[in-house]
Amino acid sequence: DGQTREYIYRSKLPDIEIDNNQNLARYSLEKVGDHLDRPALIDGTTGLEYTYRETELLTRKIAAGLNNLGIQKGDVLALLLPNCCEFVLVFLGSAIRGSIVTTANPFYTPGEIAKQLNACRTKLIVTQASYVDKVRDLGCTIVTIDSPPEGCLPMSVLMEADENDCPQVEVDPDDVVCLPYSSGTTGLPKGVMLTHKSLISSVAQQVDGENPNLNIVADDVMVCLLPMFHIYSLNSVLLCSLRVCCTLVIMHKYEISQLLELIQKYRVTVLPVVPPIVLGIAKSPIVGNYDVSSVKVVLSGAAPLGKDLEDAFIAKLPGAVIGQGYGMTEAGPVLSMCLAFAKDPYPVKPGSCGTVVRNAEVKIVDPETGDSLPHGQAGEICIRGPQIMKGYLDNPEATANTVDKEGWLHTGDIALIDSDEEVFIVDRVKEIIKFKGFQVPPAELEGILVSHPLITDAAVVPKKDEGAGEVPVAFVVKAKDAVLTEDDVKTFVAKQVVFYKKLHSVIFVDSIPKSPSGKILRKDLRCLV
Ligand code: AYL
Repeated sequence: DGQTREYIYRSKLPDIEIDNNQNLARYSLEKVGDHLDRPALIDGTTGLEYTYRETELLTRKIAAGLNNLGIQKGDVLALLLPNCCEFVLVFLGSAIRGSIVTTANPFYTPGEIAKQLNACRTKLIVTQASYVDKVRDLGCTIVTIDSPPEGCLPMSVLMEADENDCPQVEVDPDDVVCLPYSSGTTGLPKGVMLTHKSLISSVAQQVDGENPNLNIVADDVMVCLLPMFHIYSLNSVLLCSLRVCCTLVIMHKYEISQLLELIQKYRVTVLPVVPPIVLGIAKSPIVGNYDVSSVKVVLSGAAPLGKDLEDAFIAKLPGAVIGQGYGMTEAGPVLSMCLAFAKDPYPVKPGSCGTVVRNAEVKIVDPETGDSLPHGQAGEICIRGPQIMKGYLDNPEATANTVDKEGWLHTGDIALIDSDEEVFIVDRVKEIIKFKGFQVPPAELEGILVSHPLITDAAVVPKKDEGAGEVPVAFVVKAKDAVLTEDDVKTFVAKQVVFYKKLHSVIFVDSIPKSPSGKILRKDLRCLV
């Protein structure tokens, strides 16, 4: 009858009941009653610890403190922090208050920060003294976790508030709780509205149920070396560890010998990483000097991990199982997770990004015809479920281009699913460049380039790189008779962006190839670098 069959893929694990109609903070700390004296958060540098009892109380104090500072339900506050205990406490305190946390990289330039914080009408910033000068002009209340510079408030206004001062806040499951920024499949960074329901669902899909996909338990010790301002760490590390009441050892910044020391000292069992860290450990000559035998699970995500690297890594940590998670900020973020991490594990293949999480549906869509494809055929991977974003902030058009009318989120990644239900990412059709797992949005760099008076047109594309995965490379059209060197262009961009968005090289050309509608033909450029 001309009707094509829909091929929809599901987890091998049965769906579970998810109580996603509650506050994210309540869900995350639901089980603390049985673990009150267990360390929840340990600062890896200072050794300072917060038990689950202290953590739970502090989140309520912070909710009250935010309320005292005039933060209302639905207001946005920004966390501009390196990894630290306060990040976790304020994130949850804000959820209790019913407000929204936007996260940004503290290494961002003032310009990058201003764009994001103004766009989402940030009221309050929690940061550290050394970053205050970047945000003074934004008209926000500023709280610092260390000694406050003039005009800023000390962290005690939050941590020492009376927990009874917070009004009872009813949250709707579709209220936004977290607003990370992502450029998605095209264009500039946009606010990704993640709700209480999305994040509860995503965490539950990973660690809840009789046979959790990611089997972590209260006795586990997880190390948090990935930046909490990125949704990978915020969700799969921070929220998942709180949900199961295990101990989170926090690193302010990643450094391999400190990581190895912490693994040995705290008997770390779960190690969430990105591929460049896997590479660093695989190549490191010092791993053998430490007892790393406690590590059971190594979760890699945010960028592709090849088989050779996996093998080289496991030679250094023979007691561990390594596998991947595949995520995208807009997807809540986890789409698929390695089933070797399940309580009753399944065999998995190297290079696989796992199997779609439970309580969700995936399909592989032929980009030409829009038809869904059977096992073994590659196409755009799309996901549907309670965990995906509500949409982009103030941008219904971009939302409609990403989440279709039937609720499918289109990722811009090309994947196939094999007959064992394992997902393999084989290509990317969206613009985004990934430097060590960090997003580098070409449109942002192109905007900066064409703002230069001697540049008339520009396009930025990824180039493969062993250490970083990909690096950004620019094609630049100079104005007539302009004198402009590669270094001039690189410096001009470098002053305006965080380190990982810096141009690796510049290629001068006469024109940028474009489609009749004016879209940059990135494919034609990618093969030139
Ligand atoms: P964003 N393999 C290949 N590419 C990947 C993978 C992977 N395992 N994971 C993410 N990507 C790429 O929004 C892919 O192109 O979120 C995807 O669309 O910064 C893009 O990165 C999304 O980049 C986890 C595990 C979260 C991973 C994540 C990734 C979040 C990255 C939670 O448990």
